[in-house]
Amino acid sequence: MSGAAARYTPRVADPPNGADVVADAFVHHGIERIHVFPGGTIAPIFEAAIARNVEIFTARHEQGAGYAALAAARLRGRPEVAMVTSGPGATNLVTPVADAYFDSTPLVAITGQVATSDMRGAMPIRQRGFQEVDTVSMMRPITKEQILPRRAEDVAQAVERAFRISAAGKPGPVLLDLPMNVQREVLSAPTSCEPQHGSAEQEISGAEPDAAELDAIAARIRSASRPVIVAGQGVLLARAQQELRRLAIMRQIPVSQSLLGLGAFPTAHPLALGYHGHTGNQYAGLAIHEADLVLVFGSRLDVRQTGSLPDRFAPGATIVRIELDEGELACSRVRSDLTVHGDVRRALTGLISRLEGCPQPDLCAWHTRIDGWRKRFRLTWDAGGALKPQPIVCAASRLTARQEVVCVTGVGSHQHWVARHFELDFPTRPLLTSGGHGAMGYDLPTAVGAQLARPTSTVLCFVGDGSLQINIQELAAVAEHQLPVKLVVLDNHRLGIVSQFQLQNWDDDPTCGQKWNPDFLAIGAAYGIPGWRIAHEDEIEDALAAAIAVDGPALVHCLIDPHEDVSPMLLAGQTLDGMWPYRS
Ligand SMILES: Cc1ncc(C[n+]2csc(CCOP(=O)(O)OP(=O)(O)O)c2C)c(N)n1
Ligand SMILES: [Mg+2]
Repeated sequence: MSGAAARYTPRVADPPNGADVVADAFVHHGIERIHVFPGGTIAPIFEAAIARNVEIFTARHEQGAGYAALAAARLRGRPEVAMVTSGPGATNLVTPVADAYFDSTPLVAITGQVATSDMRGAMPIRQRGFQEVDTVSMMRPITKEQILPRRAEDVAQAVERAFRISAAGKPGPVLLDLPMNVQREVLSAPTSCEPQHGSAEQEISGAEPDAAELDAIAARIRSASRPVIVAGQGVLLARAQQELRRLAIMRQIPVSQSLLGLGAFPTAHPLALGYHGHTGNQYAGLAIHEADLVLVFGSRLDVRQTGSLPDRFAPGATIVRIELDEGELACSRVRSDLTVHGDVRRALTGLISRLEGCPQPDLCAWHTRIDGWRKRFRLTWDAGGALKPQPIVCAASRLTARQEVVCVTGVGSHQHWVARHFELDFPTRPLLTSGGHGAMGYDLPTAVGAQLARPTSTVLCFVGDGSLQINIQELAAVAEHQLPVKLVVLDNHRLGIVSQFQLQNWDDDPTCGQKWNPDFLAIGAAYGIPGWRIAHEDEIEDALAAAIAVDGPALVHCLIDPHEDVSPMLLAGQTLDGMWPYRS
């Protein structure tokens, strides 16, 4: 993909240098493609990687490289590599690295660094080398570990550790900061960087759940008359979708999900409640509020899920937590009545074996109540008039119903319309969205990485007019590789969700309303990407179907109603049973 291999024969150093050791580790860890933006202090590794037939995907910005790597890592469930140069390259990589940290995405972030002799260290000066920045300190709060080998002979262990720590336990990014001289230094004796599978796999699968705690939870499930499951991303990270499905169906327990957990349980399943919280479904919120048992699997119950009054979350329920991260249990915002620290899949397997063969629960009354809420609080929109975003998302979901799809969003109102209306089911219809960091600009480069990682899937990228412009430069990567990404631009000429927040609080939306936008079709055309523009509901199907049918990238520019808000919404001071605007 670099094209470089055709122009020169890359050198395989003999004896090897530090860069060769890094490239060997790529091969050992099955890394077929690295996601990069180039620069001098990382150049030795390009050559070493090409020599080993590791493909190089070159983004147009370090955020592009970082997010493309994150997409591949989320889809494959294993660490991927983003690699950038020192100084500005490293500072530009901060956003996707933070995203990976907060959303538990395994990533090996490799940054070039100036030579050890040029590093500032403890000197009372701002900078010593050219493009020097203290990347280790900068990345410390947003990575699981930061590793800076100072000699070539330390590189093998360093890179091996980076892959291992990134995937172990609760996954996340690890920084590998590589000084230029260390990359070029020739090794006097060969060193080994064979993967140490045993220990890594042990850590990945997490702690063994406590049997007595599982007994207590199984007993509580047997006696529950109004149970609800809350499935978080921990279910996906533990690859426990099948166990979740089994338990929910066996006990007929309705399932709500967190935003990042969406797809852990098929959202079209009759037991699915979609998701709850800030922009979730009122009926999911009501089910949790009225439940007598809330089973939280792999979710940290952040403020967006519970609202600003955690004491009033699920007030009448026993709250059960199954959680790999001990810190989340120790520092929970919400009371937990029964907890299990351990791997979610193993815990669910333990619960299933304890409940199998037990008499079927009679939850008819509970299901009837929930069905009533479903009907009363079904998400609707005004038909006719200006084009609404919801029917666009529904149509895209319908048109791709029989395809493998990766659904990507930016951050804003459109993200929530997609989460509410697009049918999701991991791994055939996953959602890739920026949860904890909530970063605009996540969209296009993530779609690029998803399409590279899953060339046969339809990649639908729903993106707001604001979010698209944050990393719009990645259209060049789409065009260069003719990646068949389908961009659905939900253009309300508004930084919608912030504008809504401003209007609700201050009756005005300075800097967010009525934004001037470029002609997105013309932008697409400049990159050779065909496009359609729609402004009416009856144009939706044809435009989307045509874009999906195109053999290559396509863009659908949707001029949507600028006044459409995300509604209902859980606002500060509200509880899950009374989202705005239903309270009145
Ligand atoms: C990098 C970054 N900067 C600022 C924000 C704050 N923010 C959140 S959503 C949003 C508006 C998004 O606008 P758009 O992409 O058009 O989506 P819409 O809400 O209109 O659907 C802003 C400014 C953010 N989340 N990320
Ligand atoms: Mg917008």
